[in-house]
Formats: sequence, structure tokens, C-alpha cells
Amino acid sequence: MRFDILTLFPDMFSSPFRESILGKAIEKGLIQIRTINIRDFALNKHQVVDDTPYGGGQGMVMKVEPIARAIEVVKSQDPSAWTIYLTPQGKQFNQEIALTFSSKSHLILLCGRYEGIDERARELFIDEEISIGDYVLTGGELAAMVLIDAVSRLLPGVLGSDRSAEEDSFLNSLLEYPQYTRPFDFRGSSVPDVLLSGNHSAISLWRRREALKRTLARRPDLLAKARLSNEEQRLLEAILQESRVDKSGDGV
Ligand code: 4FV
Repeated sequence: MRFDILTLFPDMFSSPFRESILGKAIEKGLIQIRTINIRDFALNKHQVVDDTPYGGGQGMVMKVEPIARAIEVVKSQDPSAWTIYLTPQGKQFNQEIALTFSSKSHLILLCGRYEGIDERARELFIDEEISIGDYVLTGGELAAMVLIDAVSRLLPGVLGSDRSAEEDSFLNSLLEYPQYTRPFDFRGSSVPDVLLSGNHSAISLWRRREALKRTLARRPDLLAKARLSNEEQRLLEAILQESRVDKSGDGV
């Protein structure tokens, strides 16, 4: 999979993709990441890439021409490339969107700065707008890194075993169950016995229950859209029943 990143700060991308899993994925040729400096496409003598907003107002706006030239050069190499603009006004990024993007072969990621890009760049060149969250960053670069990480780990061969991506939380829109590893006892806090029982159906049942309890407590919105199996439905009923009993017990 290929990622072409259009940015005014290409050096920001040097270290995050040198380490660990993504670094190895690049070495293995599973992903290619290319940074393209938008300023190289500003043909005015001072390579100006931003200007004051028409109609006045604070801040600067990224000019359409350098963005247009940069995207047209990449699209001339691969017309099938899918162009994404990272912006707080975009669709909220999530695991489902990451999965969709992981089936594409070439993504162009446009990183905005200042107050954003000229509207005509959006209208003429952007296929999809994505936000990583309802907060304002100084630039789209970190958002692009988040997207590249979440998408790349879904590609075959990037994670140790592809299975772990299949078991990702959010895909079946439940939060992960609690994880434990050695030591068995830490300052008097030990590991649930079932996890050492070797009884795999009991372990998977415990994990389902814990994932449901945690999702109910922390992200009931996810539970509302989760496709639960009959067993999970039953487990959830029991959990709700328990919490009802606990609540009714409070009054005594
Ligand atoms: C952002 C986000 C984000 C807005 C102004 C860059 C900044 C500046 N991108 N998800 N949240 N972008 O805050 O994607 O141009």
C-alpha cells in the first residue's frame, strides 16, 4: 500500500515511521510512504503557500495553486489514488473507516495548516474528508500519522499474526477485555483464576463478559450498534440484571 503525504513539514514524518512495526513494514515493502512538500509546487518567486482570507478575518489560508499542482502530479502517476483531506470538518475516523481504507492501494493525504485550505482545493481535488477527533491541531500531519498507523496494521503481514487485527476492539464494536501477564501477584493484586485454568471456553466466556461489562460502563453508544451473538445477548442480560439488583440493593 502506498501513502503520499502532501505537507509543508515533510521532516515531521521521518521518525514515527522508522521504529517498530511500521518501520519493519516499510523495510518489508508492505507499505511505501512518500512525503511531498507542497511548497515545492508554489511557483511564485518566494514560494508563498498561504495568503490572507478574502472577506477578512484572522489567520491565513493555504493557496489552491500549490495544492492543485502537487495533487495533479501524483494523480498523473496513479489516477486511481484516493485523496483524503485531514480536517476537523471531516467524517470521524474509526476502525470501520480504517478497514475500508486498508483495501485501497494508494492514498494521498493532504495535511492542512493555518486556518485550512482554499475551498476550491476541496471541491476540485478531495475525495474524502476525515477528522481524527473534535479538537483543533496545529496541522493535519499528526492526524495523517494516526490514519497511516491504524490502516497499515490491518494490512496482511504487518502485524505478527493477522489474527490480532481480526480480534481488534471496535470491529465488533466492543471494548477489549482486561489483559494480564506475569507476575501472578503484584503487591497483593492477583490474576483472575479462570485465566490460569486452561479451560479455554471458560476463559473466552470470561473475556466476553468483561468486554461487555466494560463497554456497557464506558461506551454504551458502542453497545447500541454492536452485532451481539445470542450468547452475548444472554451475557448482557445477566450483567444488566446484576446491575439492577445492585441498584435496588442500594436503597436498603
Ligand atoms: C484535524 C483534526 C485538525 C485544523 C486547522 C489543522 C487542524 C489546521 N485534522 N483531524 N482534528 N486539523 O485539527 O484532522 O489547519
